[in-house]
Amino acid sequence: MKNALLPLFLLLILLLSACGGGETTTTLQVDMVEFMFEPKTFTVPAGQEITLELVNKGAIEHDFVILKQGVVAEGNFDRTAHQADILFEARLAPGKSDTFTFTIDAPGEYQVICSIPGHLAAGMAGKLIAR
Ligand SMILES: [Cu+2]
Repeated sequence: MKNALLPLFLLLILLLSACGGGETTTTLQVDMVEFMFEPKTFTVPAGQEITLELVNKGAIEHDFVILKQGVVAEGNFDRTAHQADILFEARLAPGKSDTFTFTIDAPGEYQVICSIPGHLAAGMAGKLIAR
């Protein structure tokens, strides 16, 4: 009876890990549009260089800003007042694409936002998980 439950248990683990925010990857492909990131949850290994392939598919300028661990931005993000809260940023004009690299040293969860005024309030946010 104990052995009969094992495959079921393994299947459960597989299902749970499948919805934990995606596979851990060192290359992120992210599209930006009005007003969201696609995808919006990213899982990366901590302490490794991450390649970010960013595409602005929108009609206006957007940026991909990773805030420091524990910082939670809501509503209108004031860049000038919160410059020290920014861990990484990459900005693209509409229709442009580029490749960037960054490294997250500490495991944990980080908020990702577009810091252009009004965009976070419109829902342009995501979550980065470093493991
Ligand atoms: Cu934006």
